[in-house]
Amino acid sequence: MATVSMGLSFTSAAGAAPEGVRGDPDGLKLVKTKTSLLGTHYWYQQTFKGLPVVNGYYAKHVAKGGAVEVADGRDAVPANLDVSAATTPAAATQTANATVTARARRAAGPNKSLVRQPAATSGAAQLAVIGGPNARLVWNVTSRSTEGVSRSLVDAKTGSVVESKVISDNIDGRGSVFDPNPVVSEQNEKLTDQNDKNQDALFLAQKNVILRNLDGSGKLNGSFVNIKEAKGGIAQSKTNTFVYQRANEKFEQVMVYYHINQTQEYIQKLGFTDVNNESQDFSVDTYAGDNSFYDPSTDMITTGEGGVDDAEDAEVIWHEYGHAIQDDVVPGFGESEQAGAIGEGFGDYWAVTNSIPVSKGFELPCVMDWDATSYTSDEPHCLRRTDGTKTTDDIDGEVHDDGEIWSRALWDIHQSLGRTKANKLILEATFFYDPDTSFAGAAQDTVQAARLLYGKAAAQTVTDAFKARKILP
Ligand SMILES: [Ca+2]
Ligand SMILES: [Ca+2]
Ligand SMILES: [Ca+2]
Ligand SMILES: [Ca+2]
Ligand SMILES: [Zn+2]
Repeated sequence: MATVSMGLSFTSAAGAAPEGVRGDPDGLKLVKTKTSLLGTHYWYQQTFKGLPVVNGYYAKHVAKGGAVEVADGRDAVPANLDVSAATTPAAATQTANATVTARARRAAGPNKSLVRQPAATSGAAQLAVIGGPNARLVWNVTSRSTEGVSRSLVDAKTGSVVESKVISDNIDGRGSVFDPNPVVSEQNEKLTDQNDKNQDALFLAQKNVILRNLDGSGKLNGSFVNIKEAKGGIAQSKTNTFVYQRANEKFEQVMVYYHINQTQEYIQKLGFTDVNNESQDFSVDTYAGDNSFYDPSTDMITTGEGGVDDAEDAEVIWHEYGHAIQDDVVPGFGESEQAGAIGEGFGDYWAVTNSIPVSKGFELPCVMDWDATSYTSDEPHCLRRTDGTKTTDDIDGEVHDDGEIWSRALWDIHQSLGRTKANKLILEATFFYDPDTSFAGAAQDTVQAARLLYGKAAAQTVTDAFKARKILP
């Protein structure tokens, strides 16, 4: 693939369209024209009988003065190569995906369940030709997996994989967020929404962060989060830079991406590789009311924009993710009133425990401190708390109210055993819940998980926490 200086006078070609220029070889398709300080650069795709030749290129650099330099990266293709496929694009896609999955699994090592079946981009299998000594007809298949985007070449005659490689890795981007929310980070209960207005105090509450595990598509789409729908359109950046102020609806999308990626990374750090380990779909700012919700029928979390935009408070995002966690681990979870209350209590607890590393001890048991400023007048502003005094004597049949009984028990376990042990045993216990469990049933599962993970003393501590709520006798 030598660069050949031709030194011919192509002055007529320099200004005019170069396609099919005199002296150019046949079978070239102009794909890009670039202009630099010193000239114009014409990039061609090598083709054979109309099909692209993989990696076959031809470039012509035309200097301002008219001098032409050619870079010829074409590969030889036998003139008699048959270009009719004997295998289907669907079969090639399947083979390519199996290869990509196997490789991603090996790369993941012991965390094999981390690897989802990569989904080929629809219509991604394209016929192409490989030149050179192993010239042949192939299907060129693009797949996505935890490794990023892969390109596989599958022999279109025999169906075997000729080559498969990652062409873009999962990458980091940059963003700006509240963490977990402005009330907590600024320790200021006087902040107000003012109808989503940009304010100096709120700008100061923004923090620059790295957005990890993006898939490189230029959207907020990655291993653990997928912004699927959003009011005002999906945020996009060719440089993966997502910096907005809170009045811009895209700010909430960054909040969702960052905080969900964080919490899933935390779950995996605890050792769990199968707790909603997937790219969770979100619909951001698409509900006008002051509510957010998880829809198990579509596995989608929707965040509302009533009052403070819900996704401006990470504790709302984490609460909803709590529902997604339980629905993922226990199919159909929440069939009974008490299971529903456990869902709400766990969501509140999950919000609180995720806030701890960034809260500097400020009002830790207060749930949704920022969102609550638009509907509470008492300070601190809290939608609910995890340190209430309710017991089963106070059950009123409303899942959020009764959830405070459950979240207090989890909070006590957290206080006694510490964050890591508490979260490990609480997540572990969830795997044993029945979809229609009772407080007592789920409490027994939690005691059991404590005993098996940490022994008798820990099990007693957990038992005491549930006894104090009159959940266990
Ligand atoms: Ca906003
Ligand atoms: Ca899910
Ligand atoms: Ca709200
Ligand atoms: Ca809080
Ligand atoms: Zn909820």
